[in-house]
Amino acid sequence: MAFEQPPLPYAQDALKGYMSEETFEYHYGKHHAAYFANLNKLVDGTEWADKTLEEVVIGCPDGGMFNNASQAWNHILFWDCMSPDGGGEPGGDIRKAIDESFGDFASFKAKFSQAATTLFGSGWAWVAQNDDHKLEIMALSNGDNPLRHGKKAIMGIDVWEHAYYIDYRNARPKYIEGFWDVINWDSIEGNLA
Ligand code: MN3
Repeated sequence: MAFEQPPLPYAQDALKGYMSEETFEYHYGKHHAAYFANLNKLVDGTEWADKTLEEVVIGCPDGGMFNNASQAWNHILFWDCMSPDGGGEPGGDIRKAIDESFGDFASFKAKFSQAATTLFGSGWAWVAQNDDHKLEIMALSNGDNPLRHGKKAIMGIDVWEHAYYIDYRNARPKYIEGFWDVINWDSIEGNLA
């Protein structure tokens, strides 16, 4: 049973203005697809071939298998964190969790953007949920993610250059700023424990 890349939750041109169709052609169509293709080669004939993607991410050895499994998983969550109907401030349980963990929404937004902006090299800025249900921001290199650290991943932004170079060139802060205009709070709230 091979791992299959799920379809995007919207059309490739649905976020244009923030993220171009060309970015999706490369980022979803080539980069994300390649993580699945590589993973399927690496798990072939191993005990990991029949696990769920999440089980592989949590338990497999460090190295190529983990890098490709985590990146396969990370991008699924990332696409779901955005929507053509997204943006604005959250309400409901996610707002409550943010306010309890960070004081208020403005502080949270500033801290998350700062973490994503200052992460050196390739990686992801995450919001993770701990066992005590509190949220924390994690800035992790390459494909590393909260699951690997025993936490639940609530939201994440990809800050590898391939995520923004077509649309923003080197201007990572602009790419991060625009993320707040497409952010899908309903989907993110659904990730809470
Ligand atoms: Mn990526």
